[in-house]
Amino acid sequence: GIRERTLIAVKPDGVQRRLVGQIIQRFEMRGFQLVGLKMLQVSEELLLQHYTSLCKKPFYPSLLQYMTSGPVVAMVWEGHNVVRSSRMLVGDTNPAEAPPGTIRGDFSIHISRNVIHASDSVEGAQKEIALWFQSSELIEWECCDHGNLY
Ligand code: YYY
Ligand code: MG
Repeated sequence: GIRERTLIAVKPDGVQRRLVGQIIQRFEMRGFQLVGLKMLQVSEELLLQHYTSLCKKPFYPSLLQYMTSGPVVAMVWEGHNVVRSSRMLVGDTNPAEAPPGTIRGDFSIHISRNVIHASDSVEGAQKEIALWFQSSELIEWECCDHGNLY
């Protein structure tokens, strides 16, 4: 439906490199609707819940260090097929596999500094949004040019 939502987070390297504006612009350009936005310092506990499936991986300690090294900008975007389309906008996990034109393909080189997070499934997105945002932080609103997109 057009109310599908996904969690997008500009990781600490993206914030440090002043990429927040350009990243937001790409989602706006596509027509997706912003329904939540905040800057936060990610805690070890949040990261563990967010990346539960990765906690036994050899790279987890360095992922933890990186993700807690500075502020993150977390967003919730809404729209038809937003989860799948966001993964396309973001590009492959490994920037070497991410085509030019994607966020990772344009702004990153190494998997350990890939600038942005995007949920990878609708169910995953629902869990991540509930983990990162209070429901009071998400705004339901009608965009006045809806009829041009749907
Ligand atoms: O969803 P996505 O971010 O594209 O990749 P995941 O497989 O969920 O891994 C999460 C995160 O972990 C990835 O963005 C970078 C980091 N990572 C890593 O540093 N080294 C790996 N070999 C795999 C993942
Ligand atoms: Mg993932």
